[in-house]
Amino acid sequence: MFPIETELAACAKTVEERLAALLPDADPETALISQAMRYAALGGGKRIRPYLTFAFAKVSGGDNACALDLGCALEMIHAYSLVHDDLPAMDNDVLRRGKPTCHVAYGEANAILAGDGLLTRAFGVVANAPASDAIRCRATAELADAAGYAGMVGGQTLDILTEGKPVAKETLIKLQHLKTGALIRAACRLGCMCGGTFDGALYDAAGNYADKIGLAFQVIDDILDGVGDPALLGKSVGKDEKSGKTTWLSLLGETGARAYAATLTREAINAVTPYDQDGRLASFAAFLLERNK
Ligand code: GRG
Repeated sequence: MFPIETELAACAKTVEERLAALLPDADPETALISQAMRYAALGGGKRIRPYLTFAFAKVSGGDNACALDLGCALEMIHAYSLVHDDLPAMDNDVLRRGKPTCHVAYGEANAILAGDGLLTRAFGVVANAPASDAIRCRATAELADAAGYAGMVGGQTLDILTEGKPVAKETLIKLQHLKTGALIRAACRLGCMCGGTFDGALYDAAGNYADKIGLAFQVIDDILDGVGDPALLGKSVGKDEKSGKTTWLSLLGETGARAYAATLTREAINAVTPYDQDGRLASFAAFLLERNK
């Protein structure tokens, strides 16, 4: 069996070290914001997005240093989205990754600025990544689309607009495809790009795999919010039910939702089988399906 947990842990350590180097303390007068950025981006998280970039860079014959910096840019955007999502104006959460959320620790205005700082720093990292101009340019466009109004921001908008209203299955798929899936798809595609793959069968298979694991990831996220252990998750649970949100748990029940996630995982694995010689991508998809945090 592929040692997915060992490799994921090694990747998380490398990402942590590189993120710390890419997010130095700045001018002492504004150090409060660089500290808030480091607080949000360092010291936690599964680092699944950089892992996907690393895994697809391997498949496409790409360079590890390129994958690492593009993966760190993804983590900065992910961290920004969590900081802003936790704000009182959005989800109003006080716990994230087992510690007080950024606005609780640093105040609301500083948390907004820290999120803004992480988002912009991510694009600076891509611009300076150890890669060709073509890779850096395509990666910038991919990240902008994935993070922006046609991706994550659009998904968050739909989430807010549908709050407290019944949501059809198709709308839920669209919402989650944008909110969570777009960044996961970018992670896989950026890995392909590291090896100079910008289109073709592998690129399409990566997108397909990403879409399936992205949705399965969200189905499991919904289940964990309903029946997960807050101590393991490092965040509060039960928010979806309390706010009357339509989720995979409310639509399908736990058994149905788990079966749906398992089907999506099988489809994801099938999409990349021709490229997954050592079973890394299959093991990762299975790991996401079985996760409890
Ligand atoms: C504020 C523009 C803006 C967007 C926010 C991604 C997002 C949109 C909000 C996050 C809220 C949330 C809990 C979404 C569910 C899926 C998700 C992104 C979970 C957290 O990702 P993990 O499990 O977290 O990869 P770690 O902590 O492991 O990095």
